[in-house]
Amino acid sequence: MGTTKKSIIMILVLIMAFAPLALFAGGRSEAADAERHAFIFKNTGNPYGEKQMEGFAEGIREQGFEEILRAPDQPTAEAQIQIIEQLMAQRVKSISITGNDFDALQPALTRAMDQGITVLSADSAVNPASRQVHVNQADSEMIGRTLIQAAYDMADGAGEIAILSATSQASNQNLWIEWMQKELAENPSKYADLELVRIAYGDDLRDKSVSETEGLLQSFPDLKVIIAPTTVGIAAAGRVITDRGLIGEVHVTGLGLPSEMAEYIENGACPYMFLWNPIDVGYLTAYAATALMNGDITGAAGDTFSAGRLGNFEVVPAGDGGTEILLGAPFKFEPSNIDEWKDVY
Ligand code: RAM
Repeated sequence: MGTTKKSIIMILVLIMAFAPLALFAGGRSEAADAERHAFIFKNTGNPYGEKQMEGFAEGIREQGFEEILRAPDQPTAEAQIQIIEQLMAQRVKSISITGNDFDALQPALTRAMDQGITVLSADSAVNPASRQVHVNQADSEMIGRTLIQAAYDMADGAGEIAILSATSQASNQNLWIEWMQKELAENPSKYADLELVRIAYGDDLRDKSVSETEGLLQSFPDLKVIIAPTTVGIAAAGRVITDRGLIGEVHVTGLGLPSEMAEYIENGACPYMFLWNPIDVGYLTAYAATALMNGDITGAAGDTFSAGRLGNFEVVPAGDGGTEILLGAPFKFEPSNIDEWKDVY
């Protein structure tokens, strides 16, 4: 056999030996793409966000996929846009986002959808054009109205109340505040002696939430109740009221993590508060993301799907003209049950 013939045979043998490997490698990179589902939270350093992402990771892994969990340092739309672009370059299969702005993420998210990526929001909605569906933790109207009723109860029906929110652009907090204002406006005789004096923004940053609380107490020495519809804000207000020896004079209520609020529920700074299970919000989002990706649902009202241990859910019309999946009713935490929950989330 001539040398040329020998080399050709060698080359053929090599090709045959490595072809399956090459195919395997190709197959693997496709499988790896298929496996990655991303979640973007508002910002880092928020234990609520960590719990939500923990639930998302659980739901994604349980289905045999891989999660990517991201959050910018600052709770801004710009910072989230950068992350969306990175995820598009990584060719993830889905992006679930807790929006830092209702409208500003639209160009980035529509580009992601045009690229074939499944896009949904969870916890804090992006506008209907930017998403296929929203995963809502609880009925927004009920949250807003319930928090005003709680403040009325804690103020004994009269006095000054203030709101300590997250960022001024956060769509979940803004929607809850809208319902708080509607509750006040629609029941003028009930709330005639209750005055909403200010809405402050702690940006879901601990230090800023502390200084905004101090600002409220200084500007309004007769303030009776602070409503903080954010887990970061309510914990900061609980801390300030406690440190200043104002327990009983100023109350805080709102939406808080039992693990962070147990101390203030027990010492009376916060007579009671509400929340849902953030782990379940993330877990439900994981199943909604894969149901959309697989085509089991399109995000249209009436679609149904199964979400693992949480059971079956239906897509329903949302108040903003899009559609949503509702986790359930919020839960009330008070001295009698806080002990059971403080180690859970
Ligand atoms: C903060 C965040 C989050 C919100 C909770 C109640 O942790 O702003 O988006 O859902 O509070």
